[in-house]
Amino acid sequence: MQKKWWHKKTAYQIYPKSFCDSNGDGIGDLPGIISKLDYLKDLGIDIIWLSPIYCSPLADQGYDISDYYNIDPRFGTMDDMDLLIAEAKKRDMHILMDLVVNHCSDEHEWFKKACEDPDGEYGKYFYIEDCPNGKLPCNWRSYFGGSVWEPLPGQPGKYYLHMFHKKQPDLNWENPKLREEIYKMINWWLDKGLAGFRIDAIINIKKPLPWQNYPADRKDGMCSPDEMLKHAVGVGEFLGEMRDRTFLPHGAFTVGEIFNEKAEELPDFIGDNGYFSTMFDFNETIFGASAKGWYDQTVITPNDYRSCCFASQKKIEDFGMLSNIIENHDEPRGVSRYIPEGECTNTSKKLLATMNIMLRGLPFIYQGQEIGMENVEFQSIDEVDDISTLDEYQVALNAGLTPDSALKAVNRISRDNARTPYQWDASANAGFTTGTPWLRVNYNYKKINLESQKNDPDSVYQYYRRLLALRKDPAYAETIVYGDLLPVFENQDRVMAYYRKSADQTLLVIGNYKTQQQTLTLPSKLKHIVLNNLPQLKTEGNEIMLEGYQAVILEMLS
Ligand code: TEU
Ligand code: CA
Repeated sequence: MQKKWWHKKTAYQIYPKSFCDSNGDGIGDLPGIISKLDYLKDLGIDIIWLSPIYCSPLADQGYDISDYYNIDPRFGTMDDMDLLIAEAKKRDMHILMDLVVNHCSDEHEWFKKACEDPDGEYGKYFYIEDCPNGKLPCNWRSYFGGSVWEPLPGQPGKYYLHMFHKKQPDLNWENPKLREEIYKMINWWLDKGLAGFRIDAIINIKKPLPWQNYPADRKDGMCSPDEMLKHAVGVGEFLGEMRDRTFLPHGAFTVGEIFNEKAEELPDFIGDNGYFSTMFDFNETIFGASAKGWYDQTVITPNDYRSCCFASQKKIEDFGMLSNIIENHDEPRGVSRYIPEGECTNTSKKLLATMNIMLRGLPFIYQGQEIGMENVEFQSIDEVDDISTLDEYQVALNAGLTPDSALKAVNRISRDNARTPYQWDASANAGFTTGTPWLRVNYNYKKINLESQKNDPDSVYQYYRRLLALRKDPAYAETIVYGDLLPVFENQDRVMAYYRKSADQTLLVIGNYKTQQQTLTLPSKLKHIVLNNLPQLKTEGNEIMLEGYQAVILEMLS
């Protein structure tokens, strides 16, 4: 594996709408982000990914772009964006934007023109089909529910395809003209000084053509998007072309949002000269997903979590590096998902942080993760904004759940868990805005906020700082970044442990996912304790006695 500049870095995802509001309109914005750059630098962050801030009707919170070349006025101006890039550079930080090119907004010029003249130039930017007597070309279900086919406005008998919401028409990547438009836009942004992109839903750009039905997995007679993807062959041709025409000449860093890739294709995706620099590890996040819907998901246990992490590492160890996450804007909060119910404390949050950040790969911290933000207990479906949650709520009701249990079930997975405003302090609206926030603040903000943790050496926040500092500490960096990962104690229930080994150093990372003490016999001699989420570690000869949810990083005599 070739060494790359980003290997030693730490990344952070900002969800701009919910990060920091500078002008009191209840919506986070670019000046707000700029005002927090020093905070992020001090936390140990080098790379910042911004979820979309382009012009958008915000039907899917910016993942529906109506103008790729402008900033949505609610987020700021192009001057703000240029300033952000410049201010980041001053601090030796790098900005990534979100590249959403599987689809655009139905309010994009291209789509408006396609509606006016479906057989003209812009009609070919989309998938538009004649459907005599309303017979749809295929039985695919969209990610957000219902058919992928929607009547084309103003054109009776014609339908267009959308893998996500109907306000997100899919772009037709089979059309070379469309691809040229996309490459031009990517290069325009890279020329501005962006470091690169997080690339949205990119696996979906290849459709299996001609349209055909696949086996239905629900009573609605439709097949899932996952099923459709199984039949799509040849996405690599588009991805390789995009890389060669845009990322490669700019030396851009890219992280792909990739689900459902075919295992044998992984080296093409993130090996040396892959389509992308790296991709997210979603092995844990998709654990327990059910074809029936969110309400039917299996809860992930510590043992499941451990095997998911190790399996992902195994798959890529020979050729690449994954980007490791415990959460993002599409997922519930990691601490609420991966720590068993009733056991979420500062200690267990630090354990989860240790287990995740010490994996081999690039850590992506999601805003608020560093202060241990938790899921929200939405009291009513009216408090929820996310289209996907609203759809899944309906799916749960249709399956016969009562409104109360549907809300509970859906709350566990809701994307809005991660989208509530950042909890800066204990003042009104958690210091996020002086106005009314677009989405309610988590009920727990007086208890969990940055201000109360900043000067507390025992806080989750200060622990994250110490943990992230290790990646840059010359005494450990080489091992943490490049060392092999080898699982240990895999037969122990609720213990997650692994070596990180380089030629001249052995680190042992151990977490006790139990509320009770756990004694373990160390495989070799302890040199010293690098990090500990509790004040002490009990040892006796070769044995260590870990307290409930204790996590330690040990340097061993190798
Ligand atoms: O997500 C793509 C995606 O496939 C999953 O996130 C998932 O299907 C969805 O979250 C289920 O609720 C990306 C973005 O991260 C997401 O926010 C957008 O909604 C989506 O693409 C469409 O652009
Ligand atoms: Ca604002």
